[in-house]
Amino acid sequence: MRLQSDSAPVNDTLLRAARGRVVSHTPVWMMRQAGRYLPEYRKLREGTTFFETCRNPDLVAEISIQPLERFPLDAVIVFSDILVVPQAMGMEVLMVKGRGPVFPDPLRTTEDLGRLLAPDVEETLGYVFEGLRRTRTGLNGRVPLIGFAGAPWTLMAYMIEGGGSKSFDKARAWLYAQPAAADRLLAAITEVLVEYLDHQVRAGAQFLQVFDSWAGMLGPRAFERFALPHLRVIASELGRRHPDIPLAVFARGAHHALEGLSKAGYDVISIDWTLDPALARQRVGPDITIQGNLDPAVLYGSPKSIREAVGVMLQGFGGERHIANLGHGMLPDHDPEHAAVFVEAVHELSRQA
Ligand code: 1CP
Repeated sequence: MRLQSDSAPVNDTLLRAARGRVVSHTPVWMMRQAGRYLPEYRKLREGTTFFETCRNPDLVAEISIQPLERFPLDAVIVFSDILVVPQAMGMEVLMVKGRGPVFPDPLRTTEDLGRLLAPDVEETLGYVFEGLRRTRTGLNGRVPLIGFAGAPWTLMAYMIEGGGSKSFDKARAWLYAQPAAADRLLAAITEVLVEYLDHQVRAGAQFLQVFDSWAGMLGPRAFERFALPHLRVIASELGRRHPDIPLAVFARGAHHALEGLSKAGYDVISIDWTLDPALARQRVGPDITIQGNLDPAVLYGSPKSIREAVGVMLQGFGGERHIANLGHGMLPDHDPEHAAVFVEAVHELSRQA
């Protein structure tokens, strides 16, 4: 059943920019815009664990919409986490305060692949879809709703490493010590992701982003061999099933991947702040929308310096096929007032240009 996805949102600037259509201003949203820097988020989270919150569709809708109540954003991203997919595949994941995600029993040997389930996505992740439906209803067409998932390599990295890491040595070791097992694991994750993203669209997501947050841990050859083929499968499957839904990919830190990604079937490539916008444009060509890429640390500066940095960023992108965002997520000690300055500066300065 298709829910609401036929009715165009009132503000479709994000979707238009993703498709390279003319827009009145540069659309803007922020990675991790729903989260700990907002006091109203912290208040709502009181007394519940992180994953309990993810499993409560009413809380999901409320948290997802919170940033829109404060800022004139051009999109809302559903509140969830990339690690709900390893959970659905049978792995335990805890969110530990001050430490981030922890897998008490990560994948250690190739035999551990036998522990993984091929989940019924509707049954195991139905709570995400219900959260999307309620968020879409709560939005009532104000702005488009973004669904997301972690990329196969990034999820594999957590499943083997057991949590965050500076270099993901154990996960990278698999790529060379047991490449066939790595291929099997990546293919199994990809299969789940295709169904998961497909169901997100059917539940109301109007734009999808794949987060390859640890792409930068891989060298160019390893990225091409282990990450890119699966990203291609995701884009081609979703593109075939939902040709009207723009697809974005964020391969953080993977400078070498830009050309490959620009031919992988995505409409939008999200870049971090270490890439120069004009050079990124040259490398991906004219037919891709680029998303990014203000250094989140800029938001610690004064309102005046934020506006200046936004001006430089907009100029670098040249006003064409650009979705403004940060180069990575909001941080827990960011001042919400400074996020407001960022969003308003993007709108104001791009309207003037
Ligand atoms: O208790 C809390 O509030 C924990 C903080 C938190 C939040 C708010 C985590 C733990 N996840 C989230 C929500 C979340 N995660 C969203 C939805 C909200 C939004 O964007 O507005 C999204 C899109 C994610 C995606 C996510 N989770 C990524 C990809 C994006 C990125 O930041 O690179 C990754 C890598 C994760 C894993 C994760 N979840 C949480 C943390 C602290 C981490 C990173 C840990 C690490 O560095 O390894």
